[in-house]
Amino acid sequence: MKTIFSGIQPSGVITLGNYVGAIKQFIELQHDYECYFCVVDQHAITVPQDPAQLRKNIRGLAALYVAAGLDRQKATLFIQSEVPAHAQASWMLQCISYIGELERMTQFKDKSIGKEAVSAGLLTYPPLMAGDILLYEADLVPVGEDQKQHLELTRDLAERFNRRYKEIFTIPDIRIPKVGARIMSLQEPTKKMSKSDSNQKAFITLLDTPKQIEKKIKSSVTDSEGIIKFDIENKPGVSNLLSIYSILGGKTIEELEAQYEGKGYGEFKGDLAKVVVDALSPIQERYYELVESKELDDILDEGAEKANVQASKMVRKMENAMGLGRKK
Ligand code: ATP
Ligand code: LTN
Repeated sequence: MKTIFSGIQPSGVITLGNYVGAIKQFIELQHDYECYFCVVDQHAITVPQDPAQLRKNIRGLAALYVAAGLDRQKATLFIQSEVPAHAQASWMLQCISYIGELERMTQFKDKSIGKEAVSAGLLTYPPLMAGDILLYEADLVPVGEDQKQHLELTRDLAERFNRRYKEIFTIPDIRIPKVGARIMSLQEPTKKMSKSDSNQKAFITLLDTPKQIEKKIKSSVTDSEGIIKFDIENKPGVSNLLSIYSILGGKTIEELEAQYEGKGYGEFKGDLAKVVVDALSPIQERYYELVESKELDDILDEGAEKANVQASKMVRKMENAMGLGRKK
């Protein structure tokens, strides 16, 4: 069985973009692959976080994974900082990374631009991510489009390590969903929907109430043409809404275009709001049962234990290959 690894940052309540571009896919893959899903809290602290809020977000994200359908029998769910091998692997991989290649990462540029103080961690974020993936000998990494560059760097680092020291790493492939790889902001549909957007109306979170969801969809930015057609170039707003509708409503874009021919944006948005509410309400119900439960702690304890076995084995291999410490 092939192995999958993926991670999401606990940097806020996850958005519909994270759900569609990440979690929903993960859940579908757990039947066919050995899966590791990680709450990457060490990635989150590359930008300032409030400690109490971070703790809450970590638990909340883990609960959402399970509420969305993660099956503990099939997939391993764990918190990154509970597996020390990630930080250890990250250091070794940082030492084979070049500052130039890290500075070229668009996420680094986007997140550091105009900031007075940028942490070194923001720059060395990609080798930490590479460690996450390589420790589990992952064959496949399902992520949204925005992570493509980081995945390419992960492959480069793995190949570099294998060449320079010893062939120990599996070279992972990226898996980007065909539809929904990039759910856009509801307010600026040329920008990706992001949970750290300062405009609350730009994103729908998985825990928004039906009223909030309806309000955000109704006030989403479209255009003045009044035609429901998929055309990213000229109609980014409508196209984004069509993508969301298609994925959550289980209809193709063509079916939706036909269904809404001659109809207005008001009706389309009203129906879409219902589709989103229907998709999220069972997840929310389960989330509130889980978030403070012992069941969630059990899942995370079990996950950390399993992840630790695999990850520490790989760290040992890395140290042996690089000649660190005494031979183990
Ligand atoms: P932040 O806004 O805090 O930078 P984020 O919302 O971009 O974070 P991440 O935790 O970095 O989310 O990403 C988790 C996963 O969700 C990744 O696989 C990423 O590719 C995917 N993802 C994030 N935003 C979107 C989006 N708008 N559309 C589709 N997938 C997305
Ligand atoms: N960088 C990713 C989150 C992330 C990740 C990973 C994704 C950290 N480690 C390993 C896949 C595999 C992001 O910001 N979306």
